[in-house]
Amino acid sequence: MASEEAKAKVIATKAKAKKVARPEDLSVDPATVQMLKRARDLEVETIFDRAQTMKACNIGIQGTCCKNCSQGPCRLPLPKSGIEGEDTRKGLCGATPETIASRNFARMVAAGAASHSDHGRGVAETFLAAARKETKDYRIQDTKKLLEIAPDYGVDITVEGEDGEVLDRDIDEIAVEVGEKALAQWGQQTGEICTVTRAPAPRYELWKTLGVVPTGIDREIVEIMHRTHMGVDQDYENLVEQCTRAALADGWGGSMIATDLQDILFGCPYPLKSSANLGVLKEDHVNIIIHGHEPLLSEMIVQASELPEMIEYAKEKGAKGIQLGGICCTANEILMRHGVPLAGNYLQQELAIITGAVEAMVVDVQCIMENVANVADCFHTKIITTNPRAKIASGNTLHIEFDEHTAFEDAKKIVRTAIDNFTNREKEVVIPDNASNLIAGFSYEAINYHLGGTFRGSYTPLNDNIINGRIRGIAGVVGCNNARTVHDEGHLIIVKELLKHDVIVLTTGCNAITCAKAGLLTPESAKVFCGPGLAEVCETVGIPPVLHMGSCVDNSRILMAATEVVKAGGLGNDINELPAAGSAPEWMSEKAISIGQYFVASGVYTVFGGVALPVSGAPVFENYLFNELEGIYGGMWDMEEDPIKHAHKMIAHIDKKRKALGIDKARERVLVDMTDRQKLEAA
Ligand code: NFS
Ligand code: SF4
Repeated sequence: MASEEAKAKVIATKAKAKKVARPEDLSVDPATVQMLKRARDLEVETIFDRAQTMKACNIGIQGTCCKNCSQGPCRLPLPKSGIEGEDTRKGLCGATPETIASRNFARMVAAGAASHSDHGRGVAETFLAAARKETKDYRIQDTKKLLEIAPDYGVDITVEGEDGEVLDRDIDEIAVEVGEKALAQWGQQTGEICTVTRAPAPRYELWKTLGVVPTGIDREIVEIMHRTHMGVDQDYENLVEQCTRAALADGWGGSMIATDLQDILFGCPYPLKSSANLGVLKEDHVNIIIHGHEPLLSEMIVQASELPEMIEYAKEKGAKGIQLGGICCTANEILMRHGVPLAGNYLQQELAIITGAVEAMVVDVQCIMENVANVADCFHTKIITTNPRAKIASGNTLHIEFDEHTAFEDAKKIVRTAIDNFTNREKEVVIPDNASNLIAGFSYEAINYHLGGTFRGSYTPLNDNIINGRIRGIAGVVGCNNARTVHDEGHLIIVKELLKHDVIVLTTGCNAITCAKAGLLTPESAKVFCGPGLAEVCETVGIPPVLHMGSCVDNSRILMAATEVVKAGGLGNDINELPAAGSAPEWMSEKAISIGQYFVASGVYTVFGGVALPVSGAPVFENYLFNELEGIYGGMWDMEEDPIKHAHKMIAHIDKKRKALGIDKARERVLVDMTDRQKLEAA
């Protein structure tokens, strides 16, 4: 027994010795650093520790490990000396590095598109149930948006009266038909996904010419799985074409439909105030973290937690009230529509529990680390899974299934379970006092009204400021955290560098949460971080220089904003002509690859950062993604780990586009004017 104990001690000491990295070196976010220190004091292991002790596989990183049949895994790492002469590497079946890497890449697109789109399908089903009045918990709220989008789904909003006059059609009828049309996009076997035609006309025509307009959402994803089976598609260019179909079915299909229908069910976001970081939790409240992605669940939890009977129940248990906080994209969804504060981004999910203040972490799907269950076991926190697709076998998790027909009752049960747990707190509560103010809720409709005035929305003022050079260009900065990089560091360096060079930033996902925590989502941050041109525009219009547009499915809002900019005129006829670029500074999930592919296919130069794209082991395929795609789509992939260089690659692309549009000189004039004015002001 004694020797067992001694052995355990040695193992523990060894584990400790391995924890070389200081918390300060793992994140630039003070709340995260504080909680990491606490985790170490309490000997609670987190992803940050495992990222130190487990190295990534060198062949997988290169994208050249194939395990698509049991004759493998066939591993084709690049030789240390590089390739001299002909590349003779082959898998058992003869698959080249290009075939293997492109198949792996395609499967990431499939998984990413499937995740976004399965979320969208759930929304469409609930929407239809609401439209048919089969559920009392959800209803059609934003009828204005319903009428706006119905024609895109081929649904008439007027009918002809008996005397040939044009009459408004019954709104319930419209809703049912939109719901049916929307849901049909998943299983459609012929034709085109209807929302794809929202793209600028030349873009849509290009897709038609290339034969990449997606037919049905499920179909394109299934086809990737088929083509990447052993011995099917062995031509990387042909595979990338299918990646485009599936990715477009995501960005301009599943994700876009999700955003549309969520807005109609829960309200289209408009700017509102809130705050961000672990400091939003309250020691004397029942704290509930909502983590995951689908607003179907979180919307109900928000409503349930606001019920007087629930607040009363919390008080009976000795709490002052109920505090909700969001993590990952669920956080963005309920922030955008209700102002519920952001507790943190992806890499902070374990750390929220380590505050000791979380009664329940309610999760649905995607980006939920299995380890939250183990961390929760060291505290009183209950992990509550809610989706039949996503259960956790480890730890003491609770499953309370969430059904759209009994949604509100389910939500009440979840909130009550959290309240009941308030009196079970075991460890001292330590909540970091970091919470930054923010303004979020910039749907593309909101940007329209904000810029164009209340009476008539328009993107023209934005275009004017791009044309006259005050704004150099537009960047969409999105995506995850990655435990292999310093948490939040890449995000912030890149965004600040862009702002400094007068590039306005549209953000979603975990980047949006990072920016929020750093105070970049406030109008006041403009004069601190922006170049003179962008600062002036933000101050005049009263907007933050970084516009929070929502969750990752809401990247469809970025596509729509880009389309609106094209339509407003003066900046070319298609998205690839805009002075714009995309970035995912700390990408991690397969969803990011699907997003990257639909950005690229939409004409956007898209740079990934943090860890490499798994394509470097197949240089010919890599070159196809990074260079040749530009000749096809006008957009292409790139990879740059150094955040400053990363930002400057985007800026260089923006300048290239300004030059092509003939507006490069205007910017020089504005900047000369501004220096003169600043000199005058200083004098
Ligand atoms: Ni997007 Fe949202 Fe965050 Fe990455 Fe995960 S939360 S859908 S995948 S980690 S940004
Ligand atoms: Fe190896 Fe070909 Fe099988 Fe892949 S499909 S594991 S390369 S034999």
